[in-house]
Amino acid sequence: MLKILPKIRRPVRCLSAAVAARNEGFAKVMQSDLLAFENFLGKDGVQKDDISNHITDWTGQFKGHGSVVLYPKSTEEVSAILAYCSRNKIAVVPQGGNTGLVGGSIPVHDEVVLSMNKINRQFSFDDTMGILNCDAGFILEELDNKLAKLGYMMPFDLGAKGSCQIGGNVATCAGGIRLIRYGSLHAHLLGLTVVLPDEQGSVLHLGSSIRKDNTSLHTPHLFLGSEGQLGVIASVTMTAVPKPRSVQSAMLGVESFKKCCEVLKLAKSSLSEVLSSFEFLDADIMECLKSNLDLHPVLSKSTPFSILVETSGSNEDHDMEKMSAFLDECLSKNLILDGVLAGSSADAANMWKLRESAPLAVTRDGYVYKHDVSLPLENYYELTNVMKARCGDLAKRVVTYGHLGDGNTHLNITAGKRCEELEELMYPFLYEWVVAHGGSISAEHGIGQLKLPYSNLGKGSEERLLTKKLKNIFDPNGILNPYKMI
Ligand code: FAD
Ligand code: 2HG
Ligand code: ZN
Repeated sequence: MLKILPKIRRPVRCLSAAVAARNEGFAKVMQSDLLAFENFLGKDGVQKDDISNHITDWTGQFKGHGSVVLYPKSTEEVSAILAYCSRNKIAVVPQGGNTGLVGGSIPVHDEVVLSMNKINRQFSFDDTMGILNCDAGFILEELDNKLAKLGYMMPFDLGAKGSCQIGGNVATCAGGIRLIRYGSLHAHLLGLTVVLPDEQGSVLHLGSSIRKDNTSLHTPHLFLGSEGQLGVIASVTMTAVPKPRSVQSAMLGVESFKKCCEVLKLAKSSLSEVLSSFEFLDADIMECLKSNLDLHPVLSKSTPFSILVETSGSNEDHDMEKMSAFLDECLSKNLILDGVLAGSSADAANMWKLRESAPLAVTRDGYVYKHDVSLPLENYYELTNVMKARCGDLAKRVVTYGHLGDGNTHLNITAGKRCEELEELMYPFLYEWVVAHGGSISAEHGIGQLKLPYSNLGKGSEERLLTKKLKNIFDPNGILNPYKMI
């Protein structure tokens, strides 16, 4: 185990360093401001008590100090709030379902929380072109349920679907478990209504509601992954995809990471157009699921790695034939040790429960250090091995799950409680290692507060300067979601 010399510490950029000092240029919320908010929204649109759910993040590890949550019911009300806050230099945090994992959706100091929970009335869908237009506060699962009745589904899916909102999904450019098939949200976004945090609370209708439109810059795309920095997304226009009539799911047990990559290669070539998910879990997360949630593997043999592979298509016989041939080839080529094909939707749900419960299992394990990074596949699991060796006994568990088909690993390192020595071993080492190996320090969750100290490892200085210039254009008084990302 590495010996730690507490007296000779490198300059540390750990979690605590990410909390910036309050910007004294921002006004504190006064009684007169609360009255103004009540004037715009009515008394039931302004909440001052019991707001802990809105100032604490999903992991419970980020807690802010805001004292008021606002619930506008329309774009006009969002506009009135942002105009007022901009004129009075009151900082504001846009909040969707508050399922973000980088501390981006909660206040850091005393920012006002602008919740989109009540902006969820307008919904329309063109079931010939597959184009959806809806308010930003709709929960992803609600949209999926509405679309299912019309023969469609959302082109992305994530474990937080029961709480996250489409506005938050756009603001984070959410990835999830279907990206291998349908591409990122960039492939689907057509238009947005956004409200700017300027002194007019300007309402902009960006993009189109048609599929092809190259008449200008693709301005809605600036808001994809903008993490509530540029404006508040009030409504979204995007494409949905036909709901598959046949879904086949299988869990495979694999002996080595190299073989996992060979299975992926084979899945891409033999399942090709019907391949819709290729998810990864190692033995350590399986153990963590068992200990913390009493969830047991679906495979009878315990194997170092498990893969959840799914196909989505329109013809059950055809898809089943493809999946069976794929599984036979995996076995005949000795790529897998074990495999089980779901015989019912309940079987498939059990497989997905393991994968989708992984974030909860690590949260229950103690203090969790989350890492959502992209890497070339040859380095994907090497990162886990490097961190296991580096953290030694200071870590309780080093577990990995993720979207292997997209090169996105979720390396979670747990400890009994927050541990500064462990943080010093991990950071900035881990993110520098990722960059040195051709990866990205944030694959899908964004920068928020969590990765702010390392944001210079994300994009180069010219690109970051351009981002700052854009921020100044959209948010001239800098009131929107301060102390984060930009
Ligand atoms: P919030 O958490 O409320 O906000 C996230 C950011 O967006 C904040 O910066 C906030 O200020 C901003 N924002 C929110 N709404 C708006 C708006 N209307 N206008 C402007 N800015 C806004 N993420 C993935 O990418 N892939 C996954 O597979 C995935 N799985 C998850 C599984 C679990 C169990 C959990 C808890 C989280 C998961 N996430 C995943 C992370 C999270 O769910 C996504 O980032 C999601 O898109 C956030 O949506 P939200 O509505 O909860 O946004
Ligand atoms: C997932 O894919 C989410 O399950 C969460 O992106 C990842 O818990 C995490 O680290
Ligand atoms: Zn993920």
